[in-house]
Amino acid sequence: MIYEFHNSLCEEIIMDKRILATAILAILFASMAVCALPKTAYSLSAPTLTISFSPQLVYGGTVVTCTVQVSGGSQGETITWSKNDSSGSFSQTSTTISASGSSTTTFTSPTPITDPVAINITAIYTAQSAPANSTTKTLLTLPASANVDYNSDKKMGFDDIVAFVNGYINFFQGPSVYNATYDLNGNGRMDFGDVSNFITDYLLGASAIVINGN
Ligand SMILES: [Ca+2]
Ligand SMILES: [Ca+2]
Repeated sequence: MIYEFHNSLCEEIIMDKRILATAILAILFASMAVCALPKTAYSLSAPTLTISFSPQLVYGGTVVTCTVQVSGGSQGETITWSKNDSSGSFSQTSTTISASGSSTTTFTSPTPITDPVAINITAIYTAQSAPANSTTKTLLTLPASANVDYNSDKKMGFDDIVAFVNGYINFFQGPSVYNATYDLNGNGRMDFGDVSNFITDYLLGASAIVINGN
């Protein structure tokens, strides 16, 4: 009887040791697994800024809406606007980020007389909820004298070509109608110089749309 009790006690002790050893091993493996997990990077990255202009066809004095889309910033934070040229003016040089992540100011373009003027517009996000960042985009403004956007849709298109051709034809068809709008070299009559100027100004406008849109 005593012998059986002794054996039973020994078996229980051995079993308890096995359970204890199993538990220790489980904890050990769990610790190793946690250590082996990839480390997560919690460092903040700078927001991405993208500027857009509207309209994209800009002649002297045009009021251009400048919008910066901020990816990674927070609503209510500040954007500062600057330019690399003394000409032209912003309505506001400090704007806030909206709920949609955008921030907008307007810029009244300068008034070039003969040659186009290129101004670098910069939007700056200074360190707030994320590291600082900025972006710059060139705005090309054309002289008002180069404006051949006859239908005023802020695009260069077939309607502008038709308007010029009609102006040209009307001068030579009787009764002759002279319209100074299409007399692009200003010599009081329609001639080849006007055609040449129209092509130049049309291509200039198309280029400005590409530059200001990209
Ligand atoms: Ca047009
Ligand atoms: Ca002419």
